[in-house]
Amino acid sequence: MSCRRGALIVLEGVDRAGKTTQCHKLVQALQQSGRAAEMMRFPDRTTKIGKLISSYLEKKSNLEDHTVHLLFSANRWEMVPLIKQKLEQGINLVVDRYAFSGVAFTSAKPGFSLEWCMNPDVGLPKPDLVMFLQLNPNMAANRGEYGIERYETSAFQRTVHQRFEQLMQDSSVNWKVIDAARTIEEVHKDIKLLSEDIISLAENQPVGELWR
Ligand code: 2DT
Repeated sequence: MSCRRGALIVLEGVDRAGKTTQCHKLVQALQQSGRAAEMMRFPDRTTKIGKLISSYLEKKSNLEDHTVHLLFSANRWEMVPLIKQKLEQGINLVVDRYAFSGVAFTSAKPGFSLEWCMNPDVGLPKPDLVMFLQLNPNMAANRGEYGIERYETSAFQRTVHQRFEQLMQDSSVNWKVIDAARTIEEVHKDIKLLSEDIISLAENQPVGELWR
């Protein structure tokens, strides 16, 4: 008997859009409706590679820009066996950031093309659905002060937002834009409906390869 696979669902967006809150709520809602669901996040700061990344983000260490980009990508690749295993077991994965953040953040730095940034992540398990929590950078800034980690300035976030807009032109990825300026519950309702639909569709299809 073949088991129906789980769906790979990604939430993306600029900082302050509510991704982490919505990931938790989605996992909880799916579990309450009797579906197996787990959360993952990138960067996963718990691995050896993740600890290097975390120290860089906390500005405790400096890394050359290409190098840190490749570490972020490696941090996804090291999770691929686990991602595939969970999906095969029928577990739906709700992922807080993925390769899209990787590309949007590095390509917001001077001298990095989208293409160069995408390359290391080509062939990763392809998300069945990527929901972009849309919040204009002014509103994001109004949600309170940015933190003290690297990248947490409104000028940089504005450029990141533009890069996400460019990535969303790619129709090989199943993007859905969610208006994140609404209440947590309103946003959650949309995310839950879209996720339930994709879970039914994905279960009979093989997992794809990203950007290939
Ligand atoms: P949080 O842990 O608060 O989400 O912040 N980033 C993330 C990259 O530059 N490249 C990547 O591949 C990923 C996944 C976004 C993590 C910070 O790291 C950035 C914000």
